[in-house]
Amino acid sequence: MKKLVFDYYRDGFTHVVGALPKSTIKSLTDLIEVNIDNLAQRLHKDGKISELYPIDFGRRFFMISSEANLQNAFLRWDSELVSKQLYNLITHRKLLIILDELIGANIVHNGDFHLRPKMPNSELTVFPWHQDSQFYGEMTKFLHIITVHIPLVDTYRTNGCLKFIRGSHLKGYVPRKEHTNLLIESEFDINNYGEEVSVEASVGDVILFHNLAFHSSGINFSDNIRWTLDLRYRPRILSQAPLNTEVMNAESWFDKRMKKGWGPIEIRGFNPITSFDNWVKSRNNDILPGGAGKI
Ligand SMILES: O=C(O)CCC(=O)C(=O)O
Repeated sequence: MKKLVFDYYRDGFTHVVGALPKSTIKSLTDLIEVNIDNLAQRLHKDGKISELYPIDFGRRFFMISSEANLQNAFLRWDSELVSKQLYNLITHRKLLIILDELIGANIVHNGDFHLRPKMPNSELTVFPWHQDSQFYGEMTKFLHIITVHIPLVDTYRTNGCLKFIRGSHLKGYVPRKEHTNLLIESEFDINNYGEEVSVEASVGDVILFHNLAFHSSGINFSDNIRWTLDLRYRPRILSQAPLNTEVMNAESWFDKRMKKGWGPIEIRGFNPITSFDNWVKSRNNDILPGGAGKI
């Protein structure tokens, strides 16, 4: 554990091998497979695909979405994943033990999570170098937000595993250029910012990284989808004193912002305070949990 904490604070990221039971990951991939099957049945019935593509998880969604031309489905696929399985993963004791080492036992899961099917040879699912605070908004440079990147299949350089610039979180927030598409460019070139490190990871591993750590991922040159899931956590700090005003303002601004999506899950001393039912109810639109491929 000490090495993990040391690496995280020195590098801005850490790779924890065998952090989660493979059965936990499988319960989630089983659910995704059900969603893919529902999607295939629906598209087939509507005449948008010529066959159901009864092939494995690594490739099926790619074949279906390519034939049906579901361009934006390539970026992420989230709401259908809201389920007890996802909640159990977010509040998994093994993850909480690691997070406790990094940010203490009062933790909030932001509420946002991203299932990313990185498609073979797709430019659309390439992520240029960025800091997560550039997405969240500059205010969050005062906060500590940890992304937990969870491979649902093994990730390699060849299928577009995550890359980091070691130690870049220590150099502070870099403003973003205004952009019309989803992806972000920094206001200045960060090419000489530090050593670039690719982190290959297996199913069961997790990679944790800081909201100011520069990271990216390239093209998936393999034949299969690189399926990964990102969860986001931060220390719950409002109740703790002393705090500076910038941090307090940033936290309440961020809380409001996150309530627009899936609400936060509060966790105290390894106990989830927000129950699954209350988490699902906190969503302020009509997306239902465990739904069936509504792309
Ligand atoms: O999954 C990837 O390839 C990149 C994800 C990412 O950049 C993020 O979650 O901020």
